[in-house]
Amino acid sequence: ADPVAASMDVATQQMIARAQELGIDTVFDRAVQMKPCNIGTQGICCKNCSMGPCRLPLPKGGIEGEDTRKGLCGATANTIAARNFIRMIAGGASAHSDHGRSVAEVFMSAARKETDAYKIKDTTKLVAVAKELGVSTTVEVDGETRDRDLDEVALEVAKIAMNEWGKPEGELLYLKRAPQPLYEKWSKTGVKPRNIDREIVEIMHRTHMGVDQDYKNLIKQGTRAALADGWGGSMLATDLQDILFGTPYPLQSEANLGVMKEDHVNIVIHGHEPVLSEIIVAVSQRKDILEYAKSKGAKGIQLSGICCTANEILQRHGVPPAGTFLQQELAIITGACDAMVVDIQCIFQNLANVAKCFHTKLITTHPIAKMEQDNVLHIEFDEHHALEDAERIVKLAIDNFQNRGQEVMIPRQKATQIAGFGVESIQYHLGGTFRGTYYTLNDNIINGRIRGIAGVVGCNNARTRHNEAHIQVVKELIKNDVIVLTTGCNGIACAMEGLLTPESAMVYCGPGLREVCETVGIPPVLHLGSCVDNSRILLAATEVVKAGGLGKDICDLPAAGSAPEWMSEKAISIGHYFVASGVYTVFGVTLPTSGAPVFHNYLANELEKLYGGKWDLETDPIKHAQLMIAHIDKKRKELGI
Ligand code: BF8
Repeated sequence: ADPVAASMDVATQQMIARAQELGIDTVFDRAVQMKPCNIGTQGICCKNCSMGPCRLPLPKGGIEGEDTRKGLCGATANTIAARNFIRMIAGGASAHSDHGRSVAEVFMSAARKETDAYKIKDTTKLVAVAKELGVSTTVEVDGETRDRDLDEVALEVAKIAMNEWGKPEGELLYLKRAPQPLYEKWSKTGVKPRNIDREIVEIMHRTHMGVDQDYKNLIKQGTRAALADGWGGSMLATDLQDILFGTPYPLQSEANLGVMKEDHVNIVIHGHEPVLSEIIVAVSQRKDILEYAKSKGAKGIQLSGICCTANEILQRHGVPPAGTFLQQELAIITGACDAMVVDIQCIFQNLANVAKCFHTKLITTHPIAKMEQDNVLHIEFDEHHALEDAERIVKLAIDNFQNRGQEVMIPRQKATQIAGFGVESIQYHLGGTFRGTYYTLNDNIINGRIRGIAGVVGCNNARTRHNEAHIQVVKELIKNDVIVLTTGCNGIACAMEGLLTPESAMVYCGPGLREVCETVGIPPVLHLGSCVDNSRILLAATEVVKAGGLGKDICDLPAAGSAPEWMSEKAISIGHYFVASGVYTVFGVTLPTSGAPVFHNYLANELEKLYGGKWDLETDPIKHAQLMIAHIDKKRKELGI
């Protein structure tokens, strides 16, 4: 791969070149060598039974007249693409929701006081969440209303939360957090999720050979499962993490490979679930552990992160991300990574091959995510002995510091960032003094200083130049006075580019947005956390609706969503719950629907009539941002502002 063509980031370019010098292949090289299947890309390969795979011919220049393409069973392009699409939703929703379930289990242990490692940190959020879940936070004693014992509240919250994954009847409790008109749309169309697991299982059933053969009915189930992710598994993950580990508030940190330090023990934490990484952060700061590191010749311990575990420990502790999804191999290629600790999701199997070329200990920690290579250590994490596990891992890294072999090469590039935003802190910065809502934000949208709101999120994809679309889309939006909420790898990309500090980002802002950001002292791009924290965007949008003056539903807002470099099934689930929550959502790279024009049209045009949101695809970053801005302007016009 040509390093400059592969990434816009200089540190990344340097490390790709370094890998090539050392004869180590990375994702960037493999992306050149392996071409994707053209039919799979377009969503029209069905491999759900062994009469296939049935690879439908491509619709050259669109389908003229009747579309007669079909698989052996007769499945049409629309059925095949819809089945594939909702199986992606099932994959994504299950990843987020299983993460949420693990957190709920740890939460339950903490509520039962079975573990010393975890305690309820944010009792204010506990009380707020309890109310949302219908748990009473007060008791009547002798005719007097008193606050209920918080341990009791926590235990009941834990039980009710766990129940959301598999309760036998009813509907997800958090659906009622949505604006009333949206909730009513879901009721009317019959897509309210019953419980989280069921909607995912039903996708697997419906897409089994010979079951659901109507693309509209298939996507309806996709909608149920996606809503069960956004307003269920992901939202519970975010809330319970906040209660356990603390609700994030703005803090300063850094980003990019340059955060690693040559004279420190470098532990890179990668994956998604913060339950172990929280304890690693705590252990690494302990005096005895620091002394131990010094006794081995290191100046200290430098923690850093990759992917969304990085975002979790960034938001709550200021631990800097070493890079986005596509930089994971490069963190090891620095030669300074003493241990890389991975949990679940977005982890390259090739990390093991790269680690083999260095002294790096690669440690898997989750029972559902192991690697076959024999140089990988598996230290299974369990909340009941969390401290011991974390200590063992940190000590292994420290002991490994002395084993560094090859010349270390850490790129110098790193940028300062302000992260740690959330629904609560946006309210603090952009709420009104007397009205505890998003009043100031709404006011500035109405007076036009802020043109609209964009959520720009999601992955990197090795099929496009690393970070380029992320940065161009975000810059184009803020240039046009659109405030950006970011999560996931987009958040890390923006941080690397300096878009998350008021000082360095202001030059890219339009005058209106700039004035507001300068007055309130916030960057024009607000980092809201990991991908499960996209639930924060749903709730922030709901708060904007509540604050008044901008319509009655999320679909009325001058707002749009974007995932310029998406690659994972989680992104499809997120995209779809945004669409089903009323958001115009534009993806870059490609969409696995182009081989089925009727189905694609249904997503891109018809869904809007049901939920107010719709899908779109645009690979050119500037046009991509302009589509979002045009939508924002259309909504402004409809609102008469
Ligand atoms: O959940 S943005 S590459 S790290 S999938 Fe993965 Fe995509 Fe990054 Fe986080 Ni989200």
